[in-house]
Amino acid sequence: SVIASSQADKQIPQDFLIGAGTSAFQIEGAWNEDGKGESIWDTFLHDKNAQEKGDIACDSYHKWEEDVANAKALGLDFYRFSIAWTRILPNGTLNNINQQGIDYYLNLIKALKAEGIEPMITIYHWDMPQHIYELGGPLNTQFVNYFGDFARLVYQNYAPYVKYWFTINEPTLVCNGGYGSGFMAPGLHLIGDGIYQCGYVLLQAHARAYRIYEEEFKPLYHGHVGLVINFDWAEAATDSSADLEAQERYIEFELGWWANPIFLGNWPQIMIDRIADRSRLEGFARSRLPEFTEEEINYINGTHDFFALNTYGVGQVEDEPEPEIGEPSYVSDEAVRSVRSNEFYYPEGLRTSVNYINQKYQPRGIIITENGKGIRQGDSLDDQERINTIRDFMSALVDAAVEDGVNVIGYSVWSLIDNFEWGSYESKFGIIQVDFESPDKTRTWKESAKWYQNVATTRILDV
Ligand code: GBH
Repeated sequence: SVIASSQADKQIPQDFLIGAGTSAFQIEGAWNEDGKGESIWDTFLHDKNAQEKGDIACDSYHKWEEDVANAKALGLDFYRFSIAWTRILPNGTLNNINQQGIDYYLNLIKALKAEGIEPMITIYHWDMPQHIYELGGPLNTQFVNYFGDFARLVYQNYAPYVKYWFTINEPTLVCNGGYGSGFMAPGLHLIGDGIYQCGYVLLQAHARAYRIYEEEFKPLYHGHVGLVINFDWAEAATDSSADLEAQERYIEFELGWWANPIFLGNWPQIMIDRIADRSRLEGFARSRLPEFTEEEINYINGTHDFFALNTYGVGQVEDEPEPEIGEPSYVSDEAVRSVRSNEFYYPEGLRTSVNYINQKYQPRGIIITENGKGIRQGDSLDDQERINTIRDFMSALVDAAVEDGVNVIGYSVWSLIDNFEWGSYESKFGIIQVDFESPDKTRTWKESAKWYQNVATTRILDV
C-alpha cells in the first residue's frame, strides 16, 4: 500500500531468487509434432481413453514466447521447466536424435537469458519414453545408462546457458505414483516391491546424471546439480513416544528414502530394518528393499550441489499400530497415520522443515522448487486463498534464511500457468489462468500474479 510498510513486512534478502515452475507434459501439448515420440503419459491417457489428456494442454510448444513474456513481466529471477525426453530422443535412445526438439528448448533458453531470466532445467519430470518403459523403465538397471545418455545430450546442448539442473522431479511420485499405488503412468501396482526397486534404480540414475555433469561439464560451466525431493513436514499429533516414533518413521520413509543415500550414504536404518523384518515374516527370501553394494553407496553419496524441495503443506501424523502381516506394502512398512484435519494450517512448519534438512543433511543451499495452492472449484482471477498460501510459506522460508541463517537459494511458485494436473484440468495451480476452452489457450493474470509481481520487484513480503 501507499502507507508506510507495516512492521510485519519482511525484506527478502537480495540474493534470494524468486521464480516460477512448470513441466513439459503439463504445458506443452504438441504430443506428436515435429518428430516427438510417445511417452508413458501419452499412452497412459490414450489407452484408457481419458476425457482429459495432455495432447494440447496449454499449447506452450507454440506459445512459449508468451510464457517468457509473462515470466519477464512478473519480474522473475528464474523460470524452472522440464525437457520432454521424447521430444529430443523420440524412442528414448541416442540412435535417433531429433534436432527440432533440441532447438525448441534452445530457443526457449535463449529467450529467457535475453530477458535476464535464469533458466533452471528439470531433466526428467515423469514423461518417460514409452520405449524405455517397455525395456523395463526404472525396474531395469539399464535405465541408468539410458538416463545418463539423455542427460549428457541435454548438457551438451544447454550447459553453456544453464546453471541450475534438477535430475529427477520427485522420485516418490515416480515410484509410488507410477509403480506403487499406480494412479500415475505407467499405472503399475507393485507397492510392496516394485516401488523399492524403482527407488534403487532412480537413485543410481540421478547419481549417473550428477556424475556426468561433475566430470564432463562442471569444470567448464560451474553449474549446480541436484535431485528434487517432495516432502511435507509433519508434526507429531501428540508428544507420546508412539506418535514421536511415527513422526520419525514418516520422515525417514518420505524424506530419508531419497536424501539419506545422497547426503549420508545409505537408506535410513529404520527402513532397512523394518522392510527386512516384515519381508522375512511375509516369507520372502530377502528384503523387498534392495541392498546397495559398497560401490553403489559411494557412487550415490555426495551427488548434490544443493537440496531442492517441493512442498505443499504441513501435516500431522500419529502412530499406526504395527500392521498385520499380509499383503506386502510400503504403506504398512511405514506404519504412519495422517491426521486429517481441515483446521490444521501451519505454514510455519516449513521453517522447521528447512532447519531440520539443513542440520541433518548440511546441504550447500536449499531451494524450494515448488510450493503453491491447488484450487478445484471456484478458482477465479480473484484468488486470495492462493496469495495467502504462497505468502505464508514464503514468509516461513524467509524466516529460516534471515532469522535462522539457513542458506536459502530461493523460492519457486507452482505454477506459472494453470496446466494439466496429471489426470485432469480441474485442479488449478497457476498464478496465471489458462482458458482451456479457448482455441488459443488464453492466458490471464490472476490477483496472485499481480501480488507475486509486487513481491518479486519490491522484494518485500507484506505479511
Ligand atoms: C507436484 O506433485 C508435481 O511436481 C507437479 O507436477 C504437480 O503439478 C504439483 O506437485 C501439484 O500437484 O495444494 O492442497 O491442493 C506433488 C504431488 C499432489 C502435491 C497434490 C500437491 C495437492 C496439495 N502433489 N497436492 S493442495
